[in-house]
Amino acid sequence: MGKKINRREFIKQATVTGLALPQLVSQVACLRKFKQPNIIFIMADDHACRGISCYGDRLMPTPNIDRLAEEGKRFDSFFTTNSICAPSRASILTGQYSHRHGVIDNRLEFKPRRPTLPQLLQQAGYQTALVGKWHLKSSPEEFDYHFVLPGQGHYYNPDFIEQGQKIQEHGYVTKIISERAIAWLKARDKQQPFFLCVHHKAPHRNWMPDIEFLDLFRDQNLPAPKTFFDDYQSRCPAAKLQEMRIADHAYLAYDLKLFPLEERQLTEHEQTGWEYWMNVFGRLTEGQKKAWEKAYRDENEEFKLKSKKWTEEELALWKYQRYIKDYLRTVASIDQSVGQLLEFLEKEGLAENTVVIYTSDQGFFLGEHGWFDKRFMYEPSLRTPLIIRYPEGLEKGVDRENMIINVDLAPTLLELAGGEIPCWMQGRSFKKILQGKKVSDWRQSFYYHYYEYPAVHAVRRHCGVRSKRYKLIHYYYDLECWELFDLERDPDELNNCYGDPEYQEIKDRLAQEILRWQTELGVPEDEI
Ligand SMILES: [Ca+2]
Repeated sequence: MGKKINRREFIKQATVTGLALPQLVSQVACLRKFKQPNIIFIMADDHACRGISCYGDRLMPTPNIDRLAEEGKRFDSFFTTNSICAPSRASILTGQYSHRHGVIDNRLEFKPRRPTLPQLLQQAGYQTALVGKWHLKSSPEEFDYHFVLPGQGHYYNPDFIEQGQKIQEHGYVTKIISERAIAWLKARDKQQPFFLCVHHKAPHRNWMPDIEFLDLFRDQNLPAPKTFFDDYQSRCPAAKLQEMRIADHAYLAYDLKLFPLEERQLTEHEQTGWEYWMNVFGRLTEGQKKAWEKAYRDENEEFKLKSKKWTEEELALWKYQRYIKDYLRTVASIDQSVGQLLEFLEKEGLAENTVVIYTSDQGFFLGEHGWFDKRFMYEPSLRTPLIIRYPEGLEKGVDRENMIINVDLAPTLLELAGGEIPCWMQGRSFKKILQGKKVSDWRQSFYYHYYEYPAVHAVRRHCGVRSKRYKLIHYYYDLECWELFDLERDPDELNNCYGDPEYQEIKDRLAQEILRWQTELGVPEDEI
């Protein structure tokens, strides 16, 4: 960037030039004169847009999620503000950025100082429930009812905590979550509107499919992204220094279901993965284990016979196939679950007055740049699915233009519910956008900040700003490096044009934009 100014100077300049900082949302909703809608908030964990067919990639069909999009609105420019589980979940509950709600990474406990979304909806007259993944370490007491997985939870025969009591269920996690969500709906107080969160564990690592989908994609070859063999040229060192390459960092047994392992494969890295694997596979019943052994046996035998002769590229592509297929197999269960919920709403006559939302806590790399996991501000991890169906008064279709971020969800749901949006929320309600109205002062850029380093996957700390066309990323802490991408010319983010004189003006403008957002959002200077 040209002349670098600090925050204090920036505020001074902004004041002198009369550059008004846009006001944070503070609206008082009108008195409730309408029938408050019910809200079902379905959130998957790590579900990338490319893993949903209506988002265009068609890696696999997701007919039920697609149906929701056809009957509602799909947002193509929905983003997370910190691409990692707990911080994003806390942002959704509070309408605040990570530094404000305090959960800047997955290691911290969520200790809200102010009422969160379910409590605010309770004040607006709602009964609230959370079924599925919580992942915020604390107990979700803010919901009237909770039935949650402890920590990350397990795919098979998982433990749950129901109203503070630990119980073990038999079966597959996505099915159990769906059944419990429907059971709560059946038993609810029918005089009150409801807010039900259905938070799936899938498709989170280690991607263990349900038995009925183990043979999906068998004998098929799924296409690898064209950036799969990225050499990270022109990018900051962070891209090379990460530890989330499918070829190098996915565990053979735990992630790639290559079991049993041979002695030669038990390196120190694989020993750790083997212990993880024994822990999750050990939960299966004998019958479930048999089904798994049958499903993977032939491919694993073939790997044992042939892989010693494979090139590095061939080996990496084998791993990619195993990874992407298991990931999508777990998505198949989620799609099935969405179908069951939609069917239940129709059967009960609830479809007409229930807002149904489908989203994820962030995006995910499905082999782009050779990676799994998320964290980076690159598009596959930053961009997140968001589909909203609200039969009454909502414009249907696709919104490609308006940049919506995860902190916008809480204020939007509150406004839809006729509640009051508190001034501490940093997001903004997009109800008008949902209704198809043009909002002329909607944001033209948004701020992103990732903190979890040093940590698993070794993704360096960074913050940045994305506009409709450009993205500027600043790596800091143990690196000092910038990346600028022109998303129109380079949608795959392979060409860092930070040093290109042609982009000098854009670079300076975006660097100012980072400062403006940091000031407006109150990002502490010692966190940058
Ligand atoms: Ca996640």
